[in-house]
Amino acid sequence: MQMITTHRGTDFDGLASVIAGTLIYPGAVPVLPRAINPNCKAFLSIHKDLFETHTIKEIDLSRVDRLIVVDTSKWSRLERMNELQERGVEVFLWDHHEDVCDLNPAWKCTESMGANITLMLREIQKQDIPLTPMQATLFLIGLYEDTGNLTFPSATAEDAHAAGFLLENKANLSILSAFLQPAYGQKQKNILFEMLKTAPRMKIRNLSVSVHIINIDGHVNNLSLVVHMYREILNLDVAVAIFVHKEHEDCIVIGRSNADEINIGQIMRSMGGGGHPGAGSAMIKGANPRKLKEWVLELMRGNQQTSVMVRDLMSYPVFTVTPDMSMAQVLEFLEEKGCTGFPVVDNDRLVGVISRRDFKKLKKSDQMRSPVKAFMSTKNITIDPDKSPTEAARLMVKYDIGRLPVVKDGRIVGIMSRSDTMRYFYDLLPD
Ligand SMILES: [Mn+2]
Repeated sequence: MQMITTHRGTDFDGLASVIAGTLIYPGAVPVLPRAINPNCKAFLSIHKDLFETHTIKEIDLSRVDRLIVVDTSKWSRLERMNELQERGVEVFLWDHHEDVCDLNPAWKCTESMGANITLMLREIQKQDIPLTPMQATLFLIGLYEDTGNLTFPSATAEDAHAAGFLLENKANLSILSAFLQPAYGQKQKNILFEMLKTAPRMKIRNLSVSVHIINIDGHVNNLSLVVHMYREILNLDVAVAIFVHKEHEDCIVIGRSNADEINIGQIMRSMGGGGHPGAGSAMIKGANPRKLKEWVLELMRGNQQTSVMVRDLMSYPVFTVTPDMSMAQVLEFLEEKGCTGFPVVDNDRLVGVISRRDFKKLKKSDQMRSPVKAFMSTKNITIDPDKSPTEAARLMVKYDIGRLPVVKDGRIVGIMSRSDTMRYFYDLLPD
């Protein structure tokens, strides 16, 4: 006898995969753990006659000669399978997680994918197994739940194709939305309530900031929504939550910022994650949450992104040339300093800029003896050292120039090159 089962705390992807297993392995008995997610339970109680499932108690385990495991790769995630594990029963495995596998399967299909049902639908399509609209609906609920309606980064093109296939097979979207866990459900409510109860607040750089450490059980979708709501409710400038997943020994750090001074995306990139100035997250394995909190606070205290000025990025001292130097001398100087251009300065006053590009204007070789002032660009676009790097980039694009003399009180104090600007945009800030 073949038996199909999935992980405890069964979600729609697990349930869908078990039912898909009964199609791929005709005669195999579907067995669900007792711990099933509430929305799955609700779905099953309404569709009892359509989806026949069993509990482990109803099964004579001694008759099982093959165990088909779906949506997990670990014995510890299965319910009461010790007997089969000890007997070393033959295992077939379908899993989309990038987890360590301890099932030692005789056959497996493990591939990183948005939803496990997508892997099984590959086989269903290959064998041309017909689906009822109810099966297609259940499979699509599983697919949507595990991929966040195809919005999670883990979702693949194959997941999207599989969703299309299920819609062709008359998956019913109104039934789907009735059962699909709402983005802001009970789990999310509980976590938000927990955060609001403790609500640690502090001032960093005169901004109201909150950094939480929250323990969570199992997988919770949409934690970023919780952090977002938390920041809004308390009217904080910045909210960061470190969610600790005991089971997986990993932490998810999620931040939201409404303040220009604190760039969450940059903080998260420093922690190996990503995001944009207002929102970001990072996943860190095996870290001590207290240390992570210190790290986040440290980054917030030191993260001066929006107050990074041209003065912090510009190069100096500035090599300059005088208007009467010959082009030949300038070329030699360019080679010597490894520069692509120089400001041309007369009595401390900026009169132009000469760059390698200007040498293309030379038509005859004797022009190399001509003075710089004949070929220099006199647009004299400059920038103040207290301007932002964004302003520098804007000027470079607008005037199509690769360097901006940085001028304070009429004197050149530095030069801002295209690469200095790029350094800022790619977070390669000077120490
Ligand atoms: Mn899954």
